[in-house]
Order: sequence, then structure tokens, then C-alpha cells
Amino acid sequence: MVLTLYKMDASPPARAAMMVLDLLNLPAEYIDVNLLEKEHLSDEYLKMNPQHTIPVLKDDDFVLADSHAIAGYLVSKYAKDDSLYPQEPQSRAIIDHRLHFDSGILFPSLRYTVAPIVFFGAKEIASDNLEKIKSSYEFSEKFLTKQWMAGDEFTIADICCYASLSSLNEIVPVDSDKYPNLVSWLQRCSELEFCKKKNEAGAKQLGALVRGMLA
Ligand SMILES: N[C@@H](CCC(=O)N[C@@H](CS)C(=O)NCC(=O)O)C(=O)O
Repeated sequence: MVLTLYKMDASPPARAAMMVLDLLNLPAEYIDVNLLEKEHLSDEYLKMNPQHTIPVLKDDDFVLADSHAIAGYLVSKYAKDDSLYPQEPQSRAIIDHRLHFDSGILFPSLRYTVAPIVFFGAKEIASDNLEKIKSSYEFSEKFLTKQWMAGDEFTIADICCYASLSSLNEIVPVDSDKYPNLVSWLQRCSELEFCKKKNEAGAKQLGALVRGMLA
């Protein structure tokens, strides 16, 4: 098996895939795709991923886009057991819910906040985007009544949601009075070795880029 991941460190979904690879101790070649230079729109990249998003995983000839799909695939194929993404239907269903929550709510609240600033020179966060970020924090707070995003066990739901929420936190800091569960969970995740290695620098890089452009 030869694993290749197309990524950019500032990208939360790319970092989610990087964290899963690292947690599973899987050797991979990492290839940077510079979105600012439009490298994701090259003919070669579009052939691989017509949706032109990062991350993309190649496992020999098998090509897979979307961080959530990649996380599930890597665990199903390479993990020693299924604890990060259990087969048991109800546990898996809750994890799937949180993965869709990231895809549908968390990451879009970040993406549609960042894009006008980085690509179109907006000088403040639009109020409707601030509302979406607030909803992201409120929903997360309610899901985090136990230790982890999908209950008592750490799963790929934590990895994917953490990539988005740690990045949002760099841009609109999470208020510990309003969202104590979320702040504790962010802290718990930040102490995990693979989060330190594969998430911290990229989240800070994205935060600095956005704050720099707002200044
Ligand atoms: N649902 C996708 C979202 C991926 C995504 O939108 N990535 C952004 C970078 S953070 C991207 O590639 N944007 C370029 C584009 O959409 O053209 C995932 O989880 O992988």
C-alpha cells in the first residue's frame, strides 16, 4: 500500500485526514496543494477530484475525496479495531450524525466566514456569518454533555469536528462562560499528541491569515 494525501495545512478537513493518518501510525506522502495559487484547479487535480477540494487520499490506485469519507475509510481498512468508528449500528449512527454536523454546519460556518475575507478582501465578519458561528458553538455545547462528541468514547467524530472548531476558535474565540463543555473538550483534544502534531500549527496559521487580513 502507498498512501498519498493532497492537503494544505491551513485547511481544516485536510488536517482531519492528517490527524487520522497520524493516529493510526500510517506512513503517507503529503503533497501540498496551494489553493491561493489555484493548484486545485489544474487539469491533473480535476481529473483526480472534479469537486476540486482538499483533502484527497490516494491508496495505490484508489482515490477518495472528503475528510469524513477518508477518516471512515482509513479506520475501516487499517485500524487494529473499530473503536474509532464502531460497526455497532447505534454508535455508528451517532458518529455519522456528528460527521454530517461537521460537513453541514461547522465547516460551512468557517468556510463562508473565511472566503469573503481571504479571497474578496472583506474587512469584517458579516453578521449572518457570526450568527452561524454562534449556532455552531451552541449546538456543539449541547452535543458535548459527555466527554466526547459522540458520547463516552473518542472517535473520528472528534477528529473531524475538532479540525473545524479549533479553527473557528482562532477566529471567534469560544466564550468559556457560555460554552463550558465546548471549551473543556477543545482543551482535551488539544492535549492529544496527534492533534498537537497535525492540527495546531495549521489552525494557528489560518487564524493569523484571517486576523491579518481583517486588521
Ligand atoms: N466536505 C469536504 C470539504 C473540503 C473543502 O471544502 N476544502 C476546501 C479547503 S478548506 C477546498 O478545497 N476548497 C477549494 C474549493 O472548494 O475549490 C471535506 O470534508 O473534505
